[in-house]
Amino acid sequence: MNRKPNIAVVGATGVVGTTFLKVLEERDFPFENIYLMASSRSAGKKVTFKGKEYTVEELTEHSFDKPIDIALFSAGGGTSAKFAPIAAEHGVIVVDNSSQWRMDEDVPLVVPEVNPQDIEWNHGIIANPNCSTIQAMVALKPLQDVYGIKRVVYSTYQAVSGSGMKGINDLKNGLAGNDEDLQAYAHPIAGNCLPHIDVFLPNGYTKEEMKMINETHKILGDDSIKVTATTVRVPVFDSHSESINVELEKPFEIEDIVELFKKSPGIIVQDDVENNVYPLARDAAGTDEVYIGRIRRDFSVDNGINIWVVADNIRKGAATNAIQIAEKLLEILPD
Ligand code: NAP
Ligand code: 3JN
Repeated sequence: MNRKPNIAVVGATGVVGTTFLKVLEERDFPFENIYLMASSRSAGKKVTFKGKEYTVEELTEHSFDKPIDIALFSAGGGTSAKFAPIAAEHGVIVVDNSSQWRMDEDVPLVVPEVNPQDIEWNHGIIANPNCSTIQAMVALKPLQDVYGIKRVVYSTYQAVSGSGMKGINDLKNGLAGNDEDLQAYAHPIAGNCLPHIDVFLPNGYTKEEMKMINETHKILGDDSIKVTATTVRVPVFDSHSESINVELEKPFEIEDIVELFKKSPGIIVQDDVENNVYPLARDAAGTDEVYIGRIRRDFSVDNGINIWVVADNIRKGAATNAIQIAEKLLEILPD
């Protein structure tokens, strides 16, 4: 696209929406007009973006009557279910952060470092994966390409910002000694690890765990990879950490895998245990890369490896990934 696009941010007042605006500004994303949309609760609110004041408008069936090229949605699954198809019918390309459309076979599910080619076959909606899946995909794709992947075991340590302001409030209140009036969790999060993210399903897994399993198959394009997951909320404000155990198809040397990660897009290797260097949530917060360390052989199986993977869940896990998709869209959209 040679002209500057008109863009909309739906859910502009939320934790992810606010980060959308920050990242759009940082990356100097080109636009002619930008429209900030939320529910009637925030309509009329003033938001400063790039030094200019904008008024938040209520999202309605008519919001996409005006010419908009790309809409970044982060207003929950129900809002995406209703409004993303309306936007798409008006010729808008929606990049959706909710789980609503991720497993729909007509909707590409994209991590730009992994499967950017899938952006091209969109039918008006492109889904952003779950935050825990995104950082895992950036790490697993190079391994899949070179060695093949047989089985993956995810164990996550997820920050409270993944639960929006309610999760952040539960941790802040808990650290201040108030474990009453919990807003996001079934138990106090301060001083605890909760093996419970999203709702429990009849198969005993949580929905977050099943999102990781199903999205891994779709993004890597291989349902034969065996995947299991345990997702855990921990008392950390920002950045998700993940222990990932992988059984590869082919034999490997650890040094080759370290070099492979070093040259792969979006990855920074932090692995110098003699000097206590490994990825940390606090260091990853506010950045857009995926950090990998503790790279070591799993001696209990043939061709097994363990890695520790950390990324900012609201940036690479949500806003930045969606904006990277939008940047790729600009390369292929006609004027
Ligand atoms: P949040 O802080 O609660 O913000 C929700 C946003 O959605 C607010 O701007 C809210 O507007 C807007 N909204 C709610 N209902 C709406 C409606 N009916 N019409 C228009 N706007 C509406 O939540 P968040 O943490 O930013 O997360 C938002 C969504 O992003 C989540 O529900 C999830 O689907 C997705 N998400 C994805 C990931 C990921 O893993 N990729 C991570 C976190 C979140 P008001 O100010 O008017 O209430
Ligand atoms: O809990 C986390 O760390 C990530 C949360 C993601 C999330 C939160 C509310 C609704 C999602 C998601 O992206 O999968 C959804 C959703 O289902 O849309």
